[in-house]
Amino acid sequence: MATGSRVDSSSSLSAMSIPALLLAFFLLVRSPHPISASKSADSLTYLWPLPSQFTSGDDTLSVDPALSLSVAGNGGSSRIVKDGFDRYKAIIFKNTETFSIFNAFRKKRVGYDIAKLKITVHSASEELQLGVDESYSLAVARSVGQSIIGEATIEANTVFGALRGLETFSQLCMFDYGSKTVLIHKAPWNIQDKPRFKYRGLLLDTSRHYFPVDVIKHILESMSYSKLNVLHWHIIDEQAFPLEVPSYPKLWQGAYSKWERYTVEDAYEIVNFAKSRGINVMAEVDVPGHAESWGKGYPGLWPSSSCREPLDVTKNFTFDVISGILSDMRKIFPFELFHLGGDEVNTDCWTKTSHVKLWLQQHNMTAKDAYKYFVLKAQKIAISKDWTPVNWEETFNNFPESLNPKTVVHNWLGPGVCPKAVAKGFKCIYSNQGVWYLDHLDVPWDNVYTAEPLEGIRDPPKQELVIGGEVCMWGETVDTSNVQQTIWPRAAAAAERLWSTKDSTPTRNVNATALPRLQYFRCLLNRRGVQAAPVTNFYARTQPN
Ligand code: CP6
Repeated sequence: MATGSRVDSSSSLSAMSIPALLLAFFLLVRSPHPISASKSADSLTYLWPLPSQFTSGDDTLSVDPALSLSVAGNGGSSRIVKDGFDRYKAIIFKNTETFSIFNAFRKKRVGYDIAKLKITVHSASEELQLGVDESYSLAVARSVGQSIIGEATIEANTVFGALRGLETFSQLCMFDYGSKTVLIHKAPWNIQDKPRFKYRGLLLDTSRHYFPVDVIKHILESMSYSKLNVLHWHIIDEQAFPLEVPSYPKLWQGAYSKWERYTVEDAYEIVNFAKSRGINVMAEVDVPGHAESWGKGYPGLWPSSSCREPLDVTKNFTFDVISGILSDMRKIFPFELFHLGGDEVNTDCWTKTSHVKLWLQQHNMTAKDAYKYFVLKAQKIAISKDWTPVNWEETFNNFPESLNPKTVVHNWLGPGVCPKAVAKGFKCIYSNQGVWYLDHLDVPWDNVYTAEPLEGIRDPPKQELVIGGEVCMWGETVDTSNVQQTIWPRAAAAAERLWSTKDSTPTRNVNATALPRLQYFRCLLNRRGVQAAPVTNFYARTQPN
């Protein structure tokens, strides 16, 4: 389908008879769509990420700025659906002039093809967990011989599927600057969509730079535009401890300032905001190697004043504090995954600190044994609080046989670890730093796009263990002023890899199949107020083939 040609509306009027002119005029007034010059048939589909199955036609439909919502099904009356509809309605009709005389005149005189969006949600459950059903179907069609001319429907099992369908619907709606109306081209649409991977993450690091709550919300909002569904909140690291922990109230003395902190209320607000966009928040407490800031409030967590990292493995107090942090966080973060870090642990100063050295001797441990002891103890604490632990890949690389079998291994050092982790039965998240570390400004969009989370894994049951992937926006080089333009558009390239089927988004010839679509999506982000950078840039010049 999608190959039909339309009559060019600029065809010569002078050759027409008077009745024909009147007819043409009538048609123009009757419905706004003939006003838009039809473009030459474009075989690309400007939806991002590309739906897994769809058909389109060659009709153009207008959408009523007074678009109404009708809901059905057990979950149809959910606030998440209603609020989602209102948000997307504001986005879709952002440019329609509500007070234009021209519009008021035309609104009375003509109908719009689509005046109602019907959303059916089968389940009333608003439980958002890994693997929640995000599938939906979306149909937009002109129906013949009725006073309401056309119909748009979304059907989903969950409210979160309905949100994904609303996003796709909003992308079908294109503002036409000529007629000042919103049009849906290439109708009728029939879309059946679902994600390829259940975990589609973005890491945000609030330790190297602080991000105000509103900025985090804006990032969450923009994530929903490309159907990303996990915010990996790397809250704390060696530079700063910005989160309030009621059990250990001095911990956030490690924040940059009183003003650069998150209260428990702030964290709740972020989690709730994320949920209303179908996004889970996975918190991280990166121990023992990335935790120097903890000692600002509690110096006893440092082995010594000259050895502030890794945390003191010898003291019960260290694990009491971890347990306190996790208990407080458990009330805030309902997501089943919790990230315990465990990366880049340099144990040199443990062996140089006399009481730690003595403790190692008494326990007959090497420093590496103590690293393992620390990680496993932290895992036990997280598991006791009903969390599934996630750890950076060094933990797997160093002691794969000792990790809790439920551990999700988080790749970053290169492409190789997920094949090894799934071979041993672990779940895995793909974040190969060579392609999916957004702080690497020199990685061009197409390297992000062609990355493959299942690389090196042939066996389908093993492929199932790769729950998805994540792009990482480490905070050393970004703050409020440049974070959105560093995340976008490359995070969107990964988002399509994680959502769309491999067959429909091939990694060959991406300059023809993906580049124009990504450029379009990048402009869509700009129109929606997201400062996404140009797709190609001078650091990472892409040469068209
Ligand atoms: N912080 C933490 C970091 C990094 C990691 N963990 C990191 C390492 C290398 C690069 C980028 C980021 N800044 N806690 C590694 C997982 Cl290139």
